[in-house]
Amino acid sequence: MKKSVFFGAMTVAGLAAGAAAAATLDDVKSRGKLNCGVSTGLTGFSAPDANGEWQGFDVAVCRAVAAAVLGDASAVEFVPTTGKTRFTALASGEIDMLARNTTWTFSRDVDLKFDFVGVNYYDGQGFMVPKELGVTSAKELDGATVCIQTGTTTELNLADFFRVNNISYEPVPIETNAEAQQQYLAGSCDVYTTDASGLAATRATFDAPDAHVLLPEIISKEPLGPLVRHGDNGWGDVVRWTMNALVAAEELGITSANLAEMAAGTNNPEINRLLGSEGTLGEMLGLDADFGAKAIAAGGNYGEVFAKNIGEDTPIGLARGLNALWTEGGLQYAPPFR
Ligand SMILES: N[C@@H](CCC(=O)N[C@@H](CS)C(=O)NCC(=O)O)C(=O)O
Repeated sequence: MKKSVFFGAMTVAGLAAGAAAAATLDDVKSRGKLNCGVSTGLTGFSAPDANGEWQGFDVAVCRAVAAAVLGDASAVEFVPTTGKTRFTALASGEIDMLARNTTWTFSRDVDLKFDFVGVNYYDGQGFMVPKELGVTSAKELDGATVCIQTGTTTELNLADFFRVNNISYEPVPIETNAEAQQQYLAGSCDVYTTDASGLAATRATFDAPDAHVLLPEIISKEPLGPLVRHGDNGWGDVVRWTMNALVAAEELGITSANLAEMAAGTNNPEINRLLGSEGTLGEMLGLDADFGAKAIAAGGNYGEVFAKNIGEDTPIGLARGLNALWTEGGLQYAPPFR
């Protein structure tokens, strides 16, 4: 008797999970728009330009998914979220996915019940100080006031780092990067700490970037990537394989310039499966055969998205480093398209 009740409950739970899994893809298709959670503004990652158009490395993930699902890279409602509000926005269904320099951690996966679908930027936490302070190491920061965004891994790593080094600090809690920038430049805190990519992006917007230095210590691992609700596996697959399509495209030499030509068919079967001239990969996801080609058309392959938004030729000036392809000594690696 007990057993059948248990199985009954399992079936209902199973059905609910199945329904939820199908729901987001169906919702996005019937709405004709992707609700994508981003930050409130971090130049190079996600910020509106002078025309009010959202631009950036994380924005590009939203656009690629909209293109793959809806055939339109502009069919995105960008929903600004802070470090604190982002998880509620996703859990409540206000957004379909979050692409906001968010670190993949155990508790966000297991306890908050999200699924990280990959890592679009391997990062770590750093420190920025005004050059005039003459500080050369984070270990010299005993007694410093530190601007720190609430609801982030940054807050927790900072506490760990100071504890391990037996030094103290005074936190100046802030909600957004804009506020951090303002407080830091006004001298309300001696130090700003966040993901090193965020520091580079923030410093690039200063009037005098050279007056500020990034200290050598990187005190954590911050694998940043897009996430969806747990139990929404079909939708998770869509976002995951859209991201993988951009990385695979770079590895296979598919670029914005040669995409149209390659999509017509090549003598490389994996390129053909990825771009949809062979096989049924799109159909397996509930998408069109050319979902990969549409995703790549949105902003180019992973390397092109990186170079355009945050790369060495932009004011942010980030090197590929860990985010180079695995074939170039980095960690970016897409599983096979077959
Ligand atoms: N990766 C860390 C920190 C993410 C974070 O919130 N970073 C800040 C500073 S770079 C940010 O994105 N701010 C943008 C905003 O305030 O909207 C986390 O997931 O907790």
